[in-house]
Amino acid sequence: MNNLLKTTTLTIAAAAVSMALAAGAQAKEWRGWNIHPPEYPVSTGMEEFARIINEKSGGDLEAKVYHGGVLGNQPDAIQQVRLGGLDWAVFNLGPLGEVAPEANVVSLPFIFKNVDAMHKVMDGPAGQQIADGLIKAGLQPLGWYDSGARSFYNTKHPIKTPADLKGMKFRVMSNDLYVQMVAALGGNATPMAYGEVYQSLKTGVIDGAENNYPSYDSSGHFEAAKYYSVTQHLILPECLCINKALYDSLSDDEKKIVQESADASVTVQRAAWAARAEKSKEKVIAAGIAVNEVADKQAFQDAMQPVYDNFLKSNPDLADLVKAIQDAQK
Ligand code: BDP
Repeated sequence: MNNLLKTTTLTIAAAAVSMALAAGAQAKEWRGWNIHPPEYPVSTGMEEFARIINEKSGGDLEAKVYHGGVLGNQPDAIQQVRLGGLDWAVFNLGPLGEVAPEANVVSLPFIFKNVDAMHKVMDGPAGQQIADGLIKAGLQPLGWYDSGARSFYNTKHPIKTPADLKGMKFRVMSNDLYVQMVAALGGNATPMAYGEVYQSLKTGVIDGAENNYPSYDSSGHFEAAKYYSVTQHLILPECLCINKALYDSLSDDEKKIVQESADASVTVQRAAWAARAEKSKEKVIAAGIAVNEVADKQAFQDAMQPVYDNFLKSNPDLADLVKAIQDAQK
């Protein structure tokens, strides 16, 4: 979509929301998109958000979660929440990088040293700059959820060095940076919807994918790809966000309720995440998965230089943000 068309569409969507509100449709249910099954930590956080909003507003605000990706795949849902076809969601910052360049900096492999460093950065000025980028794209961020660290898994053999990816085809999320990341490691990557990965692993359309333990577990991918190698190449926060026009249409009191509900849900989600990450790891190991730690992570990090170079060449205005994130972890 060109920029003019995008702006026009967003303006029309905003007008539609205002008209609906003027018509007294305040208590209209906010439809929330979620890709995960109901018992997943993201789902727990979203349910909590919906519950508190309803409680605090005395039923005037009503948010509902649609779990399991029934409202469509993630790239489509992102467009829907931007345009107001859906009201809110939890999106991974990976696919969000496609609509907000600022959000893409967290998809530079190994940019965060660990999850604590990611929290520190996201709660500081860099996180604010990323939030501003999402706002420009029509999404109002309300909080950052956890999704741990992503590692490679495959059907063939353990990955210990980048050379072990050679000749294998990996599914990645919808973001060109991940195609470049896998290519820089010597493998092939193909972007694919999350819901298609299980079948594609089973039928050999792909040899592997990459994700955190809870998703490797809940998606059943561990049943199809038995080698999990702890590369931890991406630590991606997730965004609890709401359509910006809808957010802007709220009164100050309502905005306060929405933000307080989001804050409370972040605390619940992060705790649920920590517990589930441990549980899923134990579960897949008990199921006979060959988990290998990667002794020489530096070799993987060194291979990422062309990905960084290419990114900074195409986004020179984001060089300061990348540097600020790196410096904040020193
Ligand atoms: C999970 C994320 C989810 C992504 C999925 C994927 O929570 O948002 O859709 O990975 O790999 O960890 O597509």
